[in-house]
Amino acid sequence: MKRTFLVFLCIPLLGTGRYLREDGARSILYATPLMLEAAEACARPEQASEGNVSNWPDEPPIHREDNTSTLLGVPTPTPYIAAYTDKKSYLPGETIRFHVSTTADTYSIEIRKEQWQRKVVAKATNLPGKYYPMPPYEQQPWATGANWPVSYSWVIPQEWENGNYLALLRTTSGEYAYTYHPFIVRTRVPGSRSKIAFVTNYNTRQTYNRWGGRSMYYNEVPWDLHYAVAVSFLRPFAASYGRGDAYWGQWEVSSQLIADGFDPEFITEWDISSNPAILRAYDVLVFAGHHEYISRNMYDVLQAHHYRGGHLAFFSANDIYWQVRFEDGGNTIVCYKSYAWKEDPMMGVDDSLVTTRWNQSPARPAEALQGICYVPYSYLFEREDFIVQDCSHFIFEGTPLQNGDALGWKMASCETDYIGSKSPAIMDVILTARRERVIAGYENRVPVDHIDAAAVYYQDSPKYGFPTGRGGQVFSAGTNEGWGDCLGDWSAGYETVRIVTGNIIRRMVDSPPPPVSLQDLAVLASHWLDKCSSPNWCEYADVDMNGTVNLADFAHLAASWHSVTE
Ligand SMILES: [Ca+2]
Repeated sequence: MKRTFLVFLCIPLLGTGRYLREDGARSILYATPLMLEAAEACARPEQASEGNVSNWPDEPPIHREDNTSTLLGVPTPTPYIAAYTDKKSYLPGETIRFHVSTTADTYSIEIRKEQWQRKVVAKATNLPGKYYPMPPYEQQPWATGANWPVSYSWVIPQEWENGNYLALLRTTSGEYAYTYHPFIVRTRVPGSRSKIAFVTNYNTRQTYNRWGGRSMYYNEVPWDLHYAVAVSFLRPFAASYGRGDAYWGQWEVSSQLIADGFDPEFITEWDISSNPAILRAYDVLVFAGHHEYISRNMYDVLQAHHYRGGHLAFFSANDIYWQVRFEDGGNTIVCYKSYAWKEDPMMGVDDSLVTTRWNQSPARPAEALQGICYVPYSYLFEREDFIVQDCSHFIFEGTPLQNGDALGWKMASCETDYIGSKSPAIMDVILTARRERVIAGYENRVPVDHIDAAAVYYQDSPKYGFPTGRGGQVFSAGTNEGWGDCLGDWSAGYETVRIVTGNIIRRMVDSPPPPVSLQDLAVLASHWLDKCSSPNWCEYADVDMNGTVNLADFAHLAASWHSVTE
């Protein structure tokens, strides 16, 4: 089987000297041999897969490398260009604002729609450049943002509805430099194009982002070892030429869904957290890559979606690991992580909002929803094959795969998940991997001799041990970007990954949640004007999760009623 990314090491970027990783810092803070946390990042393949055609002629090699200055006190490299936008997602007709700093006199912006056949859809040239410095350390730029003025803005065309976009900014005078910045455009009426929402991951990307001198894993301030406990979305992404970590593994999945004709609508974690009722518009939620940072109300919303018979497809791993809070209208993520018990102001105020690990929350362990959960140290093991356990399962329909075959090649990558203590008792274990080879040089950091990984499927139904379930399906791949890597590999043998992906989503699309019934209306009436809270939100009668069952919830229910009867 031909490989296009043979060199794919899953090596976290371990810092030396003053570049400390969190596990290092914690061992300093607590002097206890706590388990290693999830990896900050995994290396990328040296070159793109053959089928990933781009009509950007100077597509750079794909690898994770900070191209944007993040170092405090170090002169800005010349040439320099960095950028961010004012929001993560937009509606058609909204204005997008680019904040750009460059040492060049002029620069250009091109916008590409991200799918297998990438296409440039807009271009602005001869824009006047101006250099703005990174704010000084005292202003905490990692948490307060770059605070650069708007350099360029325009109204997003109406026909751009529903897309995953990437901006390329290039200097057009002096020495050549470039950077990217991602954004999405939502559908004006949620659910009107598709019942599938692709939940684009910005949270993990931003918590990894070192721009400004700190991230939630990284610190460049030698006299203060503290990691960031708040990070701003209003700053450039330092990694992967402005695309940010955790970009990979996502675009392959969304591209394949588009190629299969599913036309997924794109939303972000903030779109869900800020408007939980948006999920009434969708039957299937798709996650890919690495959704490590989740707000409490997002967990609640996912649970509510699952409860009403909606489906969840995680082509990802180490999801739902840290709890976060959004602040500043969604422009800031707060997560105290290891510092939470000492520093999080929600301690003793509302412990359910303390920003620590989800697996410390009795109400919301990841595996209770996903079926599996992160396995510590997994990112220090070499990639391994994901082996088929039940070839008669519907997800393998249309493939020649037999039990014992590998799906793709070395699909179990970097961080991987396995069945946990709170997992549903009955699940289909579809794929498993046994990872025994520690990445060279890390043997002394790994106290276990192997890691088990699994991909699972279950339904919220009697067959799977939930007598009153409404059929909500869950697929969890349990591998970081490995699923996307294989999905986007056009070598012989990899078509099975695309078939399996399509089978999973098609089964979910073909099984819409049960229609709104008189029973739902009776539950709504029984909780009328009640004060509700998580986890059950008045038996999910509080549809918009604002704490009260009232006319707004009735309106959502009535709209669902209308949509199933029209
Ligand atoms: Ca309500």
